[in-house]
Amino acid sequence: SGDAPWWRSAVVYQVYPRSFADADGDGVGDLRGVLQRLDHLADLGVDVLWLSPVYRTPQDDNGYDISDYQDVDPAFGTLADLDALVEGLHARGMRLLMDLVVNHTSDEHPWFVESRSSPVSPKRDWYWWRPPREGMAPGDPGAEPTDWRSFFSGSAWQLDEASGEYYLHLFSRKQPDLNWENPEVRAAVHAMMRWWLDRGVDGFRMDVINLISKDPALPDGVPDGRGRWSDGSAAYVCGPRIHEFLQEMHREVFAGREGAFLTVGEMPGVTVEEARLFTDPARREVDMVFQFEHVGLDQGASKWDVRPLRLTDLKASFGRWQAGLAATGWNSLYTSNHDQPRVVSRWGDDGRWRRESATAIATVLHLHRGTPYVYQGEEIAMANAPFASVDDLRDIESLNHWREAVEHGDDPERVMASLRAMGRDNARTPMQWDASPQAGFTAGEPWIAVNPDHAEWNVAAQRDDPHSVLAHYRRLVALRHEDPVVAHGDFTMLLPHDEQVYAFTRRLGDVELLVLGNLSGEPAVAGVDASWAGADVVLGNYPAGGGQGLALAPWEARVHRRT
Ligand code: TEU
Repeated sequence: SGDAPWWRSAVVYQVYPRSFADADGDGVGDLRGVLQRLDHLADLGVDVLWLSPVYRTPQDDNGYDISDYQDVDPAFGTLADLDALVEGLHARGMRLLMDLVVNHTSDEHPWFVESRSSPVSPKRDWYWWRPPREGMAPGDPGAEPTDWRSFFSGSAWQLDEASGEYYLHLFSRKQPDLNWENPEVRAAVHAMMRWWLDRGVDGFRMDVINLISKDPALPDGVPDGRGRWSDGSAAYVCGPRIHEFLQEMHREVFAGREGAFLTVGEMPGVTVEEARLFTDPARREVDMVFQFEHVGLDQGASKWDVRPLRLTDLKASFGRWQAGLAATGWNSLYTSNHDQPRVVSRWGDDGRWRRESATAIATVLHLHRGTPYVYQGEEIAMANAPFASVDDLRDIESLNHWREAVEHGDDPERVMASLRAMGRDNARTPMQWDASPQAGFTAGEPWIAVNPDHAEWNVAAQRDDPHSVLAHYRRLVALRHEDPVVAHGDFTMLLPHDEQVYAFTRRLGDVELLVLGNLSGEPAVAGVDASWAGADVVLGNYPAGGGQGLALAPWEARVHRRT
């Protein structure tokens, strides 16, 4: 483990700045708010801060629609504030990952404004422009160049009246896709990335980076029974030139900076086989990826078709990814981020067993082989919010879905139920710092309501409680830093068919860990080798000790260690 890259034993903390801490009282989180809370991250012991976008933006998708990559949006602060954050993190021995959103820009980015200005603009080919389908007129039903659905409902093409041509937007119509076939686009992105690295940032989380290469033939998608639009993903998920583009980016941006940076590619739809190629160090593409297999296990035809999670499915999925990247490549480990509902509500029990289930899920995740990511609020078991109606929602993905589904005649209450379960706003209610009226997030009116349960579930109430969720996360981070087997040990899944108990071993040299998690509200017995009974417990989530031997109390997690 001596020559292993530093990020194999690191823990990353994600801040969604809009909802983390608001220093200037306008109800929207900002960089000075993050600066004021750095001691919380240092207390937790995390190594890296991944900062969701703070660049200049019209806020159509809360900053994932960028109109100037090299400036900070006034809502979040200034470039000087960002420099201060880099300095504050480095002073604490921590690093900063910026969020790189280059599959698309905002439609208000000067590049797109120029591209849209005329069919013969020098930047026309910086985006995907196409005439109406053969023999059809602009605006005719079905005239869109392909029948693809946008991730945010409706067609993935928007008609530009002035030119009578359509532009591609896999996400919102204010997020036009850049044309990565164009070397000028790639060079401009590389230059911007170098500019940030020269400014002292330590790497990037790369937003939907596996969507940047499209099949230039732009073929129609696959009808998926969800209405007028089709699934076009075969033409743009891990497209024909994706590895070429990432290897070129590595050469143009990171060469000469070996060992000093971290890259994680967010890759919806990526398979284990592809991830092995993306994360093989010899290929110099990315260090790790965010894959989406596990966060799709409780979803049917779409994320709004909510199903219960089966533990055996989760074990099969994580087991496949552990085995697939064991010899070559590296896993990221996450359950939570700004796009996913709160895991204690989704896969745990945010009622009677809220503390136990949050800490059990965290223990199982963090003891896997890979780099763990903690999303703001996950460390205090923040839960989904009790959204009364669509009026409480803010997320463009949810608002577009509501409109499309209700117009399609779906029962509004059923639509609201799936939004409450899977909507991204669940992860975007303000960080709960204390029990004060706005949870210590803002002195003003928050842009989205604070969860009423902040009175009980907040950082202040947990900081000095050795049995709190926060204290447990502190111990998980410390264990990864102190015991090499956690970061570098191999992984063996156990009990693949057990629907209650998650169990696996980790081994490095003569040190072996057994990780047990009873991910149910009933007592359980771990059907593992009896020789483990009585082995040292190095971490548990029942302060007074839970089950004896190999018995486990409801939502009990334990880490046993022997040599
Ligand atoms: O997310 C990409 C993505 O795949 C998500 O939109 C996901 O499919 C969906 O939210 C799951 O419900 C990235 C960012 O993380 C997200 O916040 C942005 O909205 C999106 O890209 C566009 O930039």
